[in-house]
Amino acid sequence: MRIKNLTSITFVAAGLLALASCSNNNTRTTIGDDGHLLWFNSLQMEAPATLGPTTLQIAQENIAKYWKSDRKVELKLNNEAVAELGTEGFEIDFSGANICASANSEVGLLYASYELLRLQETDELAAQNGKLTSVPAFERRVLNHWDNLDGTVERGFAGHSLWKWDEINADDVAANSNIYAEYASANASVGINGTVLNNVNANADILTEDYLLKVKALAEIFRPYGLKVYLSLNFAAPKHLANLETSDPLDNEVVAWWNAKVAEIYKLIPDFGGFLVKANSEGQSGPQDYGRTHADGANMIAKALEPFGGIVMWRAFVYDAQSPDRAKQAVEEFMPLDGQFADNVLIQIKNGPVDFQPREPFSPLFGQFEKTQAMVEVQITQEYLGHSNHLVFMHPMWKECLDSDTYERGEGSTVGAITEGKVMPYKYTAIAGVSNVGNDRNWCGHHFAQANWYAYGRMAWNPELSSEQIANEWLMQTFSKEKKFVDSVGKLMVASREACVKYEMPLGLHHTFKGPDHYGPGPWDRSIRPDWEPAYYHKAAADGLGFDRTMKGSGAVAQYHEPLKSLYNDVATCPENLILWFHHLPWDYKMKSGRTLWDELCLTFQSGINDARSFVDIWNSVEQYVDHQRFSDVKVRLERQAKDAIWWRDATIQYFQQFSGMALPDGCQPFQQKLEKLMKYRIGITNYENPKIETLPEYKLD
Ligand code: GCV
Repeated sequence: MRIKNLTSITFVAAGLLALASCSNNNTRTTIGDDGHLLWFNSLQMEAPATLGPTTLQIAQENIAKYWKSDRKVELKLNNEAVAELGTEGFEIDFSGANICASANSEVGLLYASYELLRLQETDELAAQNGKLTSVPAFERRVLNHWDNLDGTVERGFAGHSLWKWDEINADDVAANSNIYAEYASANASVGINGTVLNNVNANADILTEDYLLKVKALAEIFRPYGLKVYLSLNFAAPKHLANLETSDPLDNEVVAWWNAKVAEIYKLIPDFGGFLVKANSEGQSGPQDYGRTHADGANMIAKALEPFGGIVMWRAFVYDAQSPDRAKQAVEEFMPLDGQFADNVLIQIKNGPVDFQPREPFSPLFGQFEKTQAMVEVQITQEYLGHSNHLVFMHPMWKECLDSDTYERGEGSTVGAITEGKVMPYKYTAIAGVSNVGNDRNWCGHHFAQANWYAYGRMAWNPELSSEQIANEWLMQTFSKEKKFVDSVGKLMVASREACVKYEMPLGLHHTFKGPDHYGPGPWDRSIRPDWEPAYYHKAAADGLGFDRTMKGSGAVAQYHEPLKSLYNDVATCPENLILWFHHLPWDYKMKSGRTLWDELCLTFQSGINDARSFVDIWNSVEQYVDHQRFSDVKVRLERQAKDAIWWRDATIQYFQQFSGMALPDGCQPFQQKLEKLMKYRIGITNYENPKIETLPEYKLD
């Protein structure tokens, strides 16, 4: 509801601290601290009702209930739109006696209310004096759920799907669980404004009337929080759902079917965001099944959505088993189509050219498109970074991608600038993050995995924020404001991604995991496809290690603009943290440190082990600042992480040792387990269910 003629609504700070009890429907927490309160912990914020308050009322309530300062807060809808604030931005004026937050829309005021509470809870209020203006960098800040209709979550490590399709009451929306409103408020508090409810490996049934009515119910619960619903579609839906003979995007009946389906959706959900599409990738159907192009397919859907303002997020994650270098395929397949996509299509590109590895260079496709809108897809769920067992704060990895300079239009054409529409004008800008949320009580499996959900939202709103800032503000709201706690655990978080790279696959190594779970080392692993086998990527042999993507190898370096092409091509200038991504090097290659590649590799793994081990000590040193339940949950996982780090090293280095024939250098701990045993060991997560803590080959921490 939009309140017309509303100029100023004033609230006296209530200073209420709403303590949660455990039986009430509007309660977020249970006895002990189970982590359900997320970053609303310091506020002990009550869970919202499923349905009821308008956007403006939610903003008002945020202030009325949780604002603790004596200064009054005014929430003011601008009478006349202030152009630079757009539809979602806000301004907060701290210069007067009262604090005045203004915006062009109710959702802008909602975001302002969360900003005020964040400033309050992170002790930043006193530092504010002038005007704070905040406008999101990306227009569509979207979560991608890989949730299946049967309740499982692909690459989900926090239980089952939040969406209980069997239980969602489409007739009486208010009767639904208020977990959906909790989810929406958490997203709104960090600025996320869109959610794709179902897996990109899409079941066509999501587009049947029964499901759409339930999607409508969720959309109604989410709407007051500014959260729009999107769906992943199955390109073969016309065949599956309407028994058409084809799903050819140029077939008239198919076009008519999609037009009618889109109109049906908008009748139910007038603010439906649009579709996410995985086509002709990993067995999914797509326009190429009918001899058509990605552009033919995307544009057909886009045309149906266009009258309603919907968009298509068409994924560039394509590769086929025969390619000698999978990293090159997105550019090869999509560049010939540059300029052919409708202007409500965005090509959704994973941060790196392969698949969410702990470290990849940025995908060169970002720097190649001249006439096509691109958006970044990052993975919040830790498919390749220790699932929900490892504490890995992912923000440094995503920021590394956004800050990467593509040099497309000279210096400064970063991935961030391009996708924000600052390099070439974009009609739409967007960013996507693959969700790590499930129905675990603490939402994300690992308490610290919540920080990745939080960080994704904060980054999508403001990519300039540093990892330190996001980690520290999350810690203060979620755990404790004690300086010693925030300083030491904040540093741990910021270091954790690099630690993971070091103990899993340093120096540009990639995809040395055991499949299909992508958890644990398996450089020897075999599969039904060569490009799903680690050897395809590491190419360990007597002559050395690494994938030659130079001009003498696969030539992938040529997909980067100068100076990157030459920089990556020349082993002397290639950054060493990517050296085995771009080069195949002899085991005794001299690294910048003067050590051989072999010694450097072993010592880098060891350094990752040491980091992971130190995380346990850091956590133990802050025990007094953390409630017992979360302290022990995290401690158990940190110990597991440190043992996993040794497991990774033992397995990977002993496997490579068969080719290098070289000994562990000084400074490396001896192996704890023999390769033969590790090669037989399987963790056995086959259906992406929460792996939680499982037994490993016995590892000891010193
Ligand atoms: C949703 C990787 C993952 C798959 C995922 C795919 C994708 O291959 O392992 O689980 O499928 O990426 O992003 O489409």
